[in-house]
Amino acid sequence: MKLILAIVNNDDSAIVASELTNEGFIVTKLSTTGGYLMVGNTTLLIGAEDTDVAKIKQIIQKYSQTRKCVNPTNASFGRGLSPNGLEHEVTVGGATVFVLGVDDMEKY
Ligand code: 2BA
Repeated sequence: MKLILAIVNNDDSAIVASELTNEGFIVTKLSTTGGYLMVGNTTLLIGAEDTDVAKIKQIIQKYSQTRKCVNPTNASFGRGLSPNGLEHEVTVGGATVFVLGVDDMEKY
């Protein structure tokens, strides 16, 4: 069994989660924040059989868009600011996906 952690844009999270759910997968949505841009994103937790991992990754990839974001100039935000405070653009996503091995899963 695997645990898939997928970090997706907030704007894509509803469609990604509902497409996964429609395919019969069980999804938990966490509200998270990226450490660089310091803006909200969504982390999806999906416990799945090894044989389903490829299909899940395909669905996440299909519904996660790549976006350009401007890093804010406010010097109080995070540690990713350029030293001279100039704005710069970063490409975010579509999705960042980790696949972890699971030793055991039980429901009580
Ligand atoms: P953030 O940390 O807010 O990062 C947003 C985007 O800023 C990243 O997009 C990347 O293009 C850029 N970026 C991040 N850290 C950077 C750095 N130290 N120097 C220069 N540019 C940097 P993505 O790579 O698509 O990541 C989107 C979000 O996914 C991240 O939000 C973070 O929440 C998560 N993430 C991505 N890779 C991760 C990793 N290896 N471990 C944990 N979380 C990760």
